[in-house]
Amino acid sequence: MEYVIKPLAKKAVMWHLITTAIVILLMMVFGVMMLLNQGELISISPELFYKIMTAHGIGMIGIASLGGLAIMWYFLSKYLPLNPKVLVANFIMFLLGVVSVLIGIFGFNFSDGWTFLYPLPSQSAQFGGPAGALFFLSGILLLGVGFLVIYGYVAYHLTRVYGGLHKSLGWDYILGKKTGYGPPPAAVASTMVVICNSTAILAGAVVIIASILNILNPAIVIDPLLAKHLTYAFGHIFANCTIYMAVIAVYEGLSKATNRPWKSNKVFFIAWNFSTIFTLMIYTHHLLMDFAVPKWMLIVGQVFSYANGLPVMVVTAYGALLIVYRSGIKWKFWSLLFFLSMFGWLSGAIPAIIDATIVVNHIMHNTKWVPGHFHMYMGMGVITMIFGFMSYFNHQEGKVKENSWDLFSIVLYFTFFLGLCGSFLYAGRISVPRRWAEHLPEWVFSDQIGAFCGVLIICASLIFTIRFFMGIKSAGSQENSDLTKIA
Ligand code: HEM
Ligand SMILES: [Cu+2]
Repeated sequence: MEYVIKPLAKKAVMWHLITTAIVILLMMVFGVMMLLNQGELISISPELFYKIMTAHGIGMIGIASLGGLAIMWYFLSKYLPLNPKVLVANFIMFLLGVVSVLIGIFGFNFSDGWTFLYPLPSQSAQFGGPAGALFFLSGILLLGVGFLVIYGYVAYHLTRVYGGLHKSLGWDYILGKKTGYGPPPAAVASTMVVICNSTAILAGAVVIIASILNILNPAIVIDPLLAKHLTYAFGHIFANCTIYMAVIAVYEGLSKATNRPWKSNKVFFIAWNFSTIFTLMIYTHHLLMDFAVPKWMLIVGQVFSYANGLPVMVVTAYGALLIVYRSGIKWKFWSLLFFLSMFGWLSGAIPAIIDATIVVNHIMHNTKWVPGHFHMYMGMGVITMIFGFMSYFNHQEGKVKENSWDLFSIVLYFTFFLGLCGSFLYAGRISVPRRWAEHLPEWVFSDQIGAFCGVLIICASLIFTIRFFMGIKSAGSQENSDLTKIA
């Protein structure tokens, strides 16, 4: 059974997308500012650099999550009777959280990085005053609680409709109790995200609350290694899940573009089950340099990092090729972006796998190699899916006119995103440390190349965004949208 997506849901998704588009652009400008400073083309104080770095990191991860959530909600509304007021409530929480984070960073000089690794927040609170860390940490907490409410609500509906989360992950099909096709890919992916991200947010909430207590009363201390475990369980999984929400747009969008259904079979379910487990257990690859962590944990982190995204990535990339093959597809802006996002995701995984190898990690970990790989699958994977979805959304709910800017902007975006990531990976190869405001003379060339690429990425993103804004119709007042027609 399919439901009609409610007018309020369309409006709320639209607000999510508008916010997402604006924040992505702004954060990209921050990214370029960092590179210009590292490349010695402008000069900003180290204090400001680290504030911008903190804002860029949390801003990009937060907004990729918000955009991913909009995708997840939009498509899931076809299969579950979701009340859009819950989405609106999360949106309000998100905005409040963002305001608090911004006050913390730019009002009270919080600049410890988006990963707020204990005891940094309490140390900076000691010489800069506690307000910055307190605003920042409570902002993140607020954001997390908003997402947690959403996931709880979605879990409730998945359970009601499919009989349990194990069923929406297809266990009946894996165990052979049922044959044929099971719950739609949108439901499968959402189940995975609900499980992983709820765990992540709970871990994050514990360490954030502990950090806040520690700032308020320094007599309350946390074991730093435990804090690091909890922090990376949160940060790694939360960042990772952005892609598992956004990929729903690839399933639904390519299926629409080719007029072929994308169904869940046994292999699809097995892949998603493996990725669920792996995503939960591999955050220890962030602790490979911590000698006090038991060796077996590090080995688990290493071995399963290899395997982490692979199952889902392979079934999705293979599925994307299959669904497009001989379908007579007429490429549109959004279907092309969905298709290319698979390539971006895959290509980002390769340097990630290299970095997750313990021996390599000891050399590469704190170099720009790391931002190199995650900019690849975030920028050319998740963000591409989100940009694609903005256009898809207009195609369904607003209007889209195709013209030659489409292909031009896509080529521009991918060429220079590859360039940006290439400049990061190259910097990693010549041992440029990450997170340094000032660079040695022999490093600045790679920063300048990166800044140049960044400016052109912004141009491409600006074209995407302007075209998205031009195509928005007051969503919700529409009578002719596809989803309404289903009814
Ligand atoms: C025009 C595009 C972009 C540019 C120019 C850019 C630039 C940068 C730079 C220069 C850094 C700091 C590197 C260092 O450690 O020295 C950075 C870090 C980071 N970027 Fe980007 N970026 C861009 C897009 C993105 C996107 C699309 C995402 C994710 C959706 C993202 C997420 C991050 C994160 C999470 C960090 C880590 C911050 C930290 O180390 O605390 N960036 N970026
Ligand atoms: Cu990780």
